[in-house]
Amino acid sequence: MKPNKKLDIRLLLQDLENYHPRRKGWVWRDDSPIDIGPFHYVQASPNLKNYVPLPSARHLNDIDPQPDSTITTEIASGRFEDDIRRMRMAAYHGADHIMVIRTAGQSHMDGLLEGTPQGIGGVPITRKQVRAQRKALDIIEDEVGRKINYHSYVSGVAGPEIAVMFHEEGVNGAHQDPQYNVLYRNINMVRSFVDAAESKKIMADANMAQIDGAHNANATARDAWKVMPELLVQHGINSRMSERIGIRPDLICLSTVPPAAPPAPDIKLNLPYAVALREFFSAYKMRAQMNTKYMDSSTREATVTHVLNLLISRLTSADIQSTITPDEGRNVPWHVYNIEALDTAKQAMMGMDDLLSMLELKKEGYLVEKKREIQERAILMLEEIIEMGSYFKAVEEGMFVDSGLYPERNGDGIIRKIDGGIGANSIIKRDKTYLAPVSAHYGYNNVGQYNEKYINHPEKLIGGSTLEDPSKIQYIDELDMEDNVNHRLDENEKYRSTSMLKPEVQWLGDGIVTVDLFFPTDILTAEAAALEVGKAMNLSNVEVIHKEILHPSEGTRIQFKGSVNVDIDQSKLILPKKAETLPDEDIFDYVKNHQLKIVAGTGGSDEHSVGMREILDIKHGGIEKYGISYTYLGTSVPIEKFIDAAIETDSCCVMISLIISHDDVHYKNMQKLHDYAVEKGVRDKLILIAGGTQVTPEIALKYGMDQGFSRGTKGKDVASFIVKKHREMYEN
Ligand code: Z98
Repeated sequence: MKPNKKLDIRLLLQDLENYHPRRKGWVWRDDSPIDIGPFHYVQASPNLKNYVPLPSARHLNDIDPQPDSTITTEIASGRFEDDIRRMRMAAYHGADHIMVIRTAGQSHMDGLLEGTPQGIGGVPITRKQVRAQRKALDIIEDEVGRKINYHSYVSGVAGPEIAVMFHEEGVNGAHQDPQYNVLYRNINMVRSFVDAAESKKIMADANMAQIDGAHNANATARDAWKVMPELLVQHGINSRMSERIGIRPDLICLSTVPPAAPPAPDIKLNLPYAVALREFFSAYKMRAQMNTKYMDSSTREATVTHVLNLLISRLTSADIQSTITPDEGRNVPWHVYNIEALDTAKQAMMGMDDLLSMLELKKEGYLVEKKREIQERAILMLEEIIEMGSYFKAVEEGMFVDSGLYPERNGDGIIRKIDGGIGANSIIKRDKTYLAPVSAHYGYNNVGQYNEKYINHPEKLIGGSTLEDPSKIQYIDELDMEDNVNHRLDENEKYRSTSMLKPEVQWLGDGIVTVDLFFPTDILTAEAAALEVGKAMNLSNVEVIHKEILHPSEGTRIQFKGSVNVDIDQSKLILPKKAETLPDEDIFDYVKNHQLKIVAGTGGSDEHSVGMREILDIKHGGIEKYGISYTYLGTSVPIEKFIDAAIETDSCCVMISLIISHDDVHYKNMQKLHDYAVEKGVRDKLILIAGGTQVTPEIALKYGMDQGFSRGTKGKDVASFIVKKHREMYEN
């Protein structure tokens, strides 16, 4: 793939039935100090081959340092074909862990679906989607030069089937935690743990990374910070079970969520918790998530919460850094915010590079005492569970997600019964003669009855299962002849194969735009007024997605979305030609070796000198910065004087500023400058440049100049042009 070519979704879907992943298993980033541009980074990983740097990196030759942690983004538009484009954008911004979160609760699936129906309220996970997305990520990996981990969920009563499918299709990581099913999806607890054993065994075989579900207590609890002890208990139960079943400790990831969010005293609550957790679970990896419970629809607020969480990641450790977006709070899956959140993580992590070489966490006082208190409460809770007889008993007693800070109990925990919930009483003891000729299978399997040799490799009885022999996978392309990707692609084909363009928020060609405005009134009035503005702008489906009081009566900020029904024909757009500027180093070198001098001033009877001064002076990056020396002739300079002064000072260039344009005086003065240079016999030795709000490059060239510069010009643009032109005149 070339960066200037779009991914062709139809091509990607071709021959999908024969595509198999080229690798399996999770890959961590290389973690190595690195010199990039003028800086040395310590907690870093290698540069990407193709990338989009942070906006301000343009002042630093577009360097794009990458942190040592894996960076996650959750992609959730509901159309997998659109998500593929989003994955590519995310990878360019530094994501190497792509989680496909489904808006249709995946845990409610009670079987494995094939095909790609869009469904209601989101997409279920299907083999076709997984395969297409893994195939796309294989291409994107090569493009950015870094391995990308693809991730989804192994949950619900179809968990083991989904785990097998993920293994077959090269999914690299998954959430797997039986406690999640029990507490939040009311799946029978015995069933859930039996399924988890099978699922974890399969995940271990594929070397998939596992993320647990303790953090959901955080999002559910009445006061999130009160479940801190319980979070440690939940992490303990799932990670220990996983390790016993065979998942490598370095692939067991604790989903750590700081249990509070602003305006709570963030670091005071969250740092002791993070330290307590990491001390207890040092053998495992940490996946630092954000607290979404208190997240609202403000993008600014979500970003600050994210940065405070990133500080904790740098002060403790994070192997996987999550990038939750305000979309969670506003229910508009706008990919722009995924990208912003990725940039936030990258910027903050590299900004806080090597923080702990300069400061250290205190070994006494509040931090340590609080940490110890959290750990003690967790141990007490675990002891009580053991005393009760089992985890199942503890759940029956409502021990989890209680709003009291353990050992305080408020009696409002989630209660599930051992014989209740989905899939209750569905566990059957395996028969003595039970045999499953498959690999990565948990528990009793009477292989020996057929062949003693294959006790450790039951799959060999049939010459390999689908995990060893992908040709045995039954691939079903589509379930629904109407509701599928081919139809969706047909519907918006014109935005792929013609020059038509339409704005997009959720899906290609949806025409959705977001509008940000302010009304000098109260919130209720502002919201109603915004809907009217939407209508007046000819938008349909107008919906307010964010409102913020700036003052109860003086003003309200509103953001709304709506769809615009207009196709823009790209082929009819007239694009401004922008000259490429030279790298700073080139300009510096050239000017140093050639001692460039220029004369400058405002011409004729023009007194507007501010624009010209900005281009000249060093303060805002004017040409002086590069060592070009100038003679400033002042304002209202007679045209002849520019040329005479250039000859006198042995300058190579004249810069004339012409703001006044009535009676086309600016055209006339440009022509006059050119003609006088010809008359004095120096035109071929002088670079003539005109600047001004009404001076376009086309006009300047037409009236005898070498170049014209208009609004928005920076010193670098002019310096770059002078160097290029000088090189052309004197060195070719
Ligand atoms: C995250 N977006 O963790 P449905 N299993 C576990 C989970 O945490 C989840 C699921 C399964 C957040 C939280 N978590 C979302 C342990 C979901 C799948 O809704 O049942 O499909 O959830 O990044």
